[in-house]
Amino acid sequence: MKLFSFWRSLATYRVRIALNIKGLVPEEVIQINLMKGEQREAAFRAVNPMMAIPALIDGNGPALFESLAIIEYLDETHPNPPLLPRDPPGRARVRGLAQIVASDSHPLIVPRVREYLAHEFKFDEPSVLKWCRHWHTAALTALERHLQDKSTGRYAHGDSVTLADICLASQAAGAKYFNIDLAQFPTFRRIVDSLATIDAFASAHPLKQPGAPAPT
Ligand SMILES: N[C@@H](CCC(=O)N[C@@H](CS)C(=O)NCC(=O)O)C(=O)O
Repeated sequence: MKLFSFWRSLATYRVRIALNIKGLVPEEVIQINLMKGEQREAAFRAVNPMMAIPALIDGNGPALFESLAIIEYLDETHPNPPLLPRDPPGRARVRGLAQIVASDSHPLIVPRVREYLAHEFKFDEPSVLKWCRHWHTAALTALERHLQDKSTGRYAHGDSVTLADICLASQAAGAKYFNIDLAQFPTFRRIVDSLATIDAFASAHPLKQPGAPAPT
């Protein structure tokens, strides 16, 4: 397997966690430096025309793209331990929680959106940060509400780690990037604190990847 990755990428963090949970180690990790705009270079555009990471090539390909699709592919090809519950309502809830993160919140704060706000609409840095904090907090608020449901257990859905937890962990890392205090989201915080103690999550964390800044 070949993983296209960058330390800071929250979507790639999600895939790294899934790979770890499944006990899979890519033979090659190709760094796409988002801060240098390498995602827009022709070589990577040929891998993912959306110019975004992660992408994963398993064997002879094709290149897989979109973190949730990649994680479901890994879950289908390596079913144990499962990342989705067996019952359809449970599966829908887990996918819904995951999509709040990966489809409703994260796309609003990615580099291409931040750069467009800055270059096209002349947002200054504090305004871009305000934008990111707003959308990130909106998702945290919705997640906290959902997580107060009785289907929540030790983790987001029951007592086993699911796709929803993988997405919660990436939302928590994003909250750190934007200095959002998780005290307002106690259930979310309880779960992500617990996930952080699991090696598959801890070792996939952005700050543990090559190229990440040293802890201060
Ligand atoms: N919905 C996609 C998001 C992919 C995405 O936007 N990745 C970011 C890094 S987390 C990226 O590569 N951004 C490049 C850019 O915005 O220019 C997924 O979940 O895989």
